[in-house]
Formats: sequence, C-alpha cells, structure tokens
Amino acid sequence: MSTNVYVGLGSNEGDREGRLVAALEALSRIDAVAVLRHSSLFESAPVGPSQPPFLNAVVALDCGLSPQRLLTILQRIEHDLGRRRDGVRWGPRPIDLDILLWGGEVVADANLQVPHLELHKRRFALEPLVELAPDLKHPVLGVTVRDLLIRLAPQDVRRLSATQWPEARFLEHDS
Ligand code: A4P
Ligand code: MG
Repeated sequence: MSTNVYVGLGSNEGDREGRLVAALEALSRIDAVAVLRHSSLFESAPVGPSQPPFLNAVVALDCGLSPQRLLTILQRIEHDLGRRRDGVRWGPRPIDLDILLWGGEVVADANLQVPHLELHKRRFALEPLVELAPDLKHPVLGVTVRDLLIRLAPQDVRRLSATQWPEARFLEHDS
C-alpha cells in the first residue's frame, strides 16, 4: 500500500539551492518511493531564533514505506548532505527534511509527529504545500491547507526564480 506523503525541505547554510536539489535527487532514488511533484522554491525569513534566511520547498511523494522507515531515510539524507546535530534546536542547517503530512493519517510517536506540529503556523511550509495540493485536509484541524494559509498572519515568504531547482511540477496530477 502506498500513501501520498508531503515532505518539507529547508536550507539556510552554504549552497542552499544546491542542497535542495541534491535532496530532491536523493528522494527520487529511495526504493519504494516516487517523487510525484515538487513546488517552486521560496525564500523566507527565519521563524524562531535570528539566523540567515531560508530556502524552502515541498515535495509530494508516493510512499510505500512506513513513517518510521521514511524518517530514518530522511535523516540519513540530511546526514549525507552535511547536516550535523550539535544540540542547537532550530539552528542554521544545510538541509532539513520534515514530514508534513502522511495521507490523512495521524502519527503520534515519541520521535515522530505527523502532521508536523508547526505546519499550520508556517507560511514557509504552507505556501509551497498549497501550490501542490490546496484542497488537502489537515487531519487534526479538519480544514484545507488553503484555508490554513488564508488564516495565517503575514510572514516574509516569496517565490524565488530558481537557477538549479527544476521548474515546479504541480499541475500534472491533482491528488
Ligand atoms: N520529528 C518529529 N516529528 C517529525 C516530522 N514530522 N518530520 C523529530 C521530521 N522529524 C520529526 O528534528 C528534531 C526531531 O524531530 C527529529 O529527531 C525527529 O525525530 P531535527 O531536524 O533534528 O531538529 P530541528 O529541525 O532543529 O528541530 P525541529 O523542531 O524539527 O525544527 P523544525 O520544525 O524543522 O524547524 N524558518 C524558515 N523560514 N524556514 C525553515 O525551514 N525551519 C526551522 C526548523 C525553524 N525556522 C525556519 C525553518
Ligand atoms: Mg527538522
């Protein structure tokens, strides 16, 4: 059985766009996972502690793995792309991969919560997600991601013209 999974990508250290492209390629190489679509690239002011601006994007996956298995693989990709956990929560990072939504399911494990607990507060995650799938319903809050975005206070998030990131593909399928 496979599930539509949405993964948020973020980078605010080093070659940000290059890291996002490398992460997209790594995601497309995972067995039992297909990258269905990806959003445009967005630049955003940091949410939380003061740090350099982020590049963010979201990808839609068709995923035949369990949530825990995908998390392990995402953490390995983060490590391979230079991420080191130094104990600073929300510190600058070359790459961050977060599972935002797992179909209509709720995951409440000690090390994994889906929907991502901050999703509904974050324009940098919702803007690209709404590009991909505006009618997706947040399984806990019961409203679409488009409505979550409309309710959100303004935050500094803007679409960026990419140099390496492939042109967004979000109109081919509608799921
Ligand atoms: N974890 C729990 N749920 C999930 C999930 N749904 N997806 C656990 C991925 N991981 C999940 O994450 C800490 C732990 O979260 C993991 O061990 C995993 O078991 P981490 O990536 O090691 O640390 P972190 O990213 O520093 O902490 P956290 O709380 O995940 O931060 P976020 O939510 O990733 O936020 N501002 C802008 N503009 N753009 C950004 O991308 N990102 C952050 C980081 C802050 N501000 C930002 C951005
Ligand atoms: Mg994270």
